[in-house]
Amino acid sequence: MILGQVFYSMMNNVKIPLTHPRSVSLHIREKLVEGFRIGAVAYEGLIAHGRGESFDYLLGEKTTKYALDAIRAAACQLLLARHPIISVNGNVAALCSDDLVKLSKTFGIPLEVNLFYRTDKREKAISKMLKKSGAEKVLGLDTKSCTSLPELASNRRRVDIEGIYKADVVLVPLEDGDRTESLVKLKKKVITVDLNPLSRTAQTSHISIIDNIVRVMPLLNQILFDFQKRKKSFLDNYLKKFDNKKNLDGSINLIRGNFS
Ligand code: PTJ
Repeated sequence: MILGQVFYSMMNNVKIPLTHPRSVSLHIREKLVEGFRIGAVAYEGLIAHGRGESFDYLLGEKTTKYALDAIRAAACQLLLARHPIISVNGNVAALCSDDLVKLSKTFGIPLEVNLFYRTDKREKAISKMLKKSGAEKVLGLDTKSCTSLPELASNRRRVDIEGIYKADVVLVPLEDGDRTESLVKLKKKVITVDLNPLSRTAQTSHISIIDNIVRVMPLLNQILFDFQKRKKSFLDNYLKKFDNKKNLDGSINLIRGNFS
């Protein structure tokens, strides 16, 4: 919680000044901890965040030109989709539920809770967060409208018939590789956000945005807004020119360069 020139680490009851050199990173961390405290984030989500932080550090903690190109491609893909969907996990909800709901409502893209470490309690906590941010409908909680994705052993196989199951384009931020592979096999276009360009998810998706989800969501909202006025031919051409493999190599080389 930000109050004046400080924010609070709620679990520790410690004040952190906004002037701290790592203030932004510490504040993002605090959002995760708060998400954990209210039952939305899994224990493992805190570990996953640490992994992300280390890649973010190596990327320079900013949106690179490669990430921007991938965000633009993602906007084109979402605007061309017939049934787009956004898959929401605990980390994503804790970090950017307001931006997710804004995107969902502005561009008519439904939100579906889909968890790796699935429990009813966590699903409800995440849905509550999204609703607090203004979401009217959240898919993935009603067992009657759920089915299973074939060839997937993890809890993520449970999907909503009206959501991920029928979607042609799926935005799956902070994902594990198994489901990405399964979604690709099902001929869905997969867009991911992952700070690790070497992850199986990043390497398997059609569009991999190598950036922090907290920077991606506001930019994606903005670019979707700008691109929705463009002709279909512009969106098609952008996607045709986008090369995910080359884009990933760009991010990997950038990290390599940052070591020297
Ligand atoms: O809420 P659940 O139960 O669905 O679980 C969510 C996590 C994230 C715990 C689960 O999907 C998981 O274990 O994911 P992985 O396999 O650890 O992968 C998460 C990926 O997200 C890693 O490659 C991280 O580098 C990356 N990552 C972490 N934080 C961020 C991130 N990418 C973008 N922005 C971040 N803030």
